[in-house]
Amino acid sequence: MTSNIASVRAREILDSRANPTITVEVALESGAGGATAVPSGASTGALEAVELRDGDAKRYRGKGVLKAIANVHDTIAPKVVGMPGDAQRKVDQAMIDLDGTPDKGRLGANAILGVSVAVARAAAAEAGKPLYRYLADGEPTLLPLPLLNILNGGKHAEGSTDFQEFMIAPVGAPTFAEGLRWSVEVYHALERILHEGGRPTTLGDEGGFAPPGLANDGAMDLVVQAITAAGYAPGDQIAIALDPATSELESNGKYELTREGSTLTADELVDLWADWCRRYPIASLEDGMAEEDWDGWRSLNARLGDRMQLVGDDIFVTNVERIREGIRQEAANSVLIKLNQIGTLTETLDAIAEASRAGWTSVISHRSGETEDTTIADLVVATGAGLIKTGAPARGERTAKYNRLLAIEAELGDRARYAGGSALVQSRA
Ligand code: 2PG
Ligand code: MG
Repeated sequence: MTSNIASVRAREILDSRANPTITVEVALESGAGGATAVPSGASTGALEAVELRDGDAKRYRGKGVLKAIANVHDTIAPKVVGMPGDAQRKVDQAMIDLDGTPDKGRLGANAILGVSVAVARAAAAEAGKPLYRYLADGEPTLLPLPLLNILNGGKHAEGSTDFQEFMIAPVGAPTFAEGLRWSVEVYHALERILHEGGRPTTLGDEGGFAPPGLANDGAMDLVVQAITAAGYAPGDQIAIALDPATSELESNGKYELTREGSTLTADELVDLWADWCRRYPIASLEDGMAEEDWDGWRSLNARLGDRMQLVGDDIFVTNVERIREGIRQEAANSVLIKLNQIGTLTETLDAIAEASRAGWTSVISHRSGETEDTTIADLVVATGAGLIKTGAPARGERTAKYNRLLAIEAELGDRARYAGGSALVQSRA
């Protein structure tokens, strides 16, 4: 029997973009406790659960989270204190009911998620288990294929590429630790190539390089060059994964590529992906089409879905209903999973389960605004999802997740298995 929740406390802390966010600490009657911190996106989907901000221009440019904190103390705590610490689904449902809106707009998904994860952490602590083991059904042993964002553009690096994320995936590595080492070597190779080419090596929000004035395919060429320069085979050893975040480029059904000075129809964008798929070793494409372009998604999936992983982020927003619709319409074959897009741990686990029942993969993801919190590292191992994206192997809020995965791999010892390329959709064909 897990003891009951004794107290819930929230505070304002900072995220990696110098914005405030919420941290929540939960204590159980046994004295066991758990804490978490909530991340924040920049290229947020229109249908994401609401991140409650104060809107008081005199504090943190309106971005304070004191209202969300007050909601934790005044509304959520009185309800959940006294509930069993391991009653995760009940605790989450109680918060959903208290909020009463479809998008968690009253209490704030940031307030609700903070409590949800802190409760799980406290219960794991009382059970004497690491979070990845507490959240798992059986004995979790699978370390994920990491998708590392080494070149940042879009909303994460103004002035860089139109497309948001150019990632590498060490598909051919024997272990997670080796895959991470390979990727770090590519990261440094890219740094050297940029430096030698007279380009600045400034970093974007997710720790990848953000060279100004690059064309999108110029960025792809640099990434391939870096993989080769580090001594790895593009495709077989290290593949490329993309998140162009096209919802940010779309207006009135057209896609605007400012760097290229071109405007594409949905069909032309699908052509571009098909062309890139021939020219480059791309294993995974996230948000290749915009969040409400269902026609575009269907034609992209019909064209490339048998060859590559097509991940929906803004279109599905970790929402079971939206994922179900995507499965029905055959709009994609994979879903991006972000805890704060939906706002509770239970609904996040349900989203992963829904995807997996349809044979889809789930990519567990960070946000561009992050903290040192490592919940997603434990979550990807607990669920056996086999895929994580958590930025470049640089900057503390990104390396915290990779370092946590290294620790889990070491703890599992001989039992640890590395997903590598087998986690990707096309390897299932
Ligand atoms: C994305 C994410 C994370 P943001 O689009 O997938 O990389 O960015 O957190 O800004 O939405
Ligand atoms: Mg995305």
